Amino acid sequence: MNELDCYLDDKRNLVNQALKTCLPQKGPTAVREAMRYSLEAGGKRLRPILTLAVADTLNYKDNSVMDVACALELIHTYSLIHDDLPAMDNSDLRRGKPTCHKVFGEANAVLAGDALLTLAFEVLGRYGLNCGSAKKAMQITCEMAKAAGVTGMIGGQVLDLESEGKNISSSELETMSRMKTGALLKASVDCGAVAADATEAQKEILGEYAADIGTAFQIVDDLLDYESSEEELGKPVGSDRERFKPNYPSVLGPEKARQQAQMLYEQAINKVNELNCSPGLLVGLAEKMVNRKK
Ligand code: GRG
Repeated sequence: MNELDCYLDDKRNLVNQALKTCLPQKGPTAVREAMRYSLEAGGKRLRPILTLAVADTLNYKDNSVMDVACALELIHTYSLIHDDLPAMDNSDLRRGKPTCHKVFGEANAVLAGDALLTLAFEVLGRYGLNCGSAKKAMQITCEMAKAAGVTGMIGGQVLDLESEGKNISSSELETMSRMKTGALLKASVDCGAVAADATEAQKEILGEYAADIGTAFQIVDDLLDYESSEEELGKPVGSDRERFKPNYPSVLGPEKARQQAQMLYEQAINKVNELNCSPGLLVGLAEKMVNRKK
């Protein structure tokens, strides 16, 4: 295993341990089981790892940043549970397992999603009590709420649902992707930067890096939906085509979509090379994100 893969494994294990401690010990079993089921279904933990990698890049050592990282994964998992519901993408498989509503029923899946979202903000409250800077914690809380909300992920999901059966332009597609997927990925980097006391110049560079890798990540996601297999991805493929949903390969063509992801990746690593600290980790993560197979 190379150095980056060891780093990713190590951080994934630490995030998994920390997430276990976030789960509530009290409350009705059905919803707690549904929360645990989805949270422990084997996600890549990309968003928390981005946060931790930014802190490591900036040489920030305080462990409290793990709470920020966990809050992002809690929000991400909630969004996947709700995205899979019959009222949205109506998907039976996620992370190689039956979706939350298939196992626990729709009502428990809705509530488990709501509970994970609420828990994220409880965890951020705890971060505020422990990190020693109420201002920093409030900044992170606002940033994350905005990324998950109507001008971010939820708004993007609305655009996504509305786009079904329509022809949309590449700029409309870019807006949708930036909101639906990019906003939370960018928040993972931006919140890591705030938590790690980045300078304004560092925040600017990291923000541009994050915007580019966020879009590249979505393009690759669309390409995988277009050309990969259910076995490899652990979720149904070709779902966009089946539902007449526009995506990068359908709007730009697969070849141009691939080139755009590559161009954004190169732009992101050029940007992060301007940081006044070693950017190897963030370069490696960007590379993993564009070359991923699931
Ligand atoms: C329901 C409010 C609400 C939002 C849903 C996240 C989302 C918005 C929809 C998911 C649809 C989708 C497949 C989007 C593409 C990008 C994406 C979020 C992929 C899944 O993220 P990964 O690959 O998943 O990081 P894992 O399972 O590894 O955590």
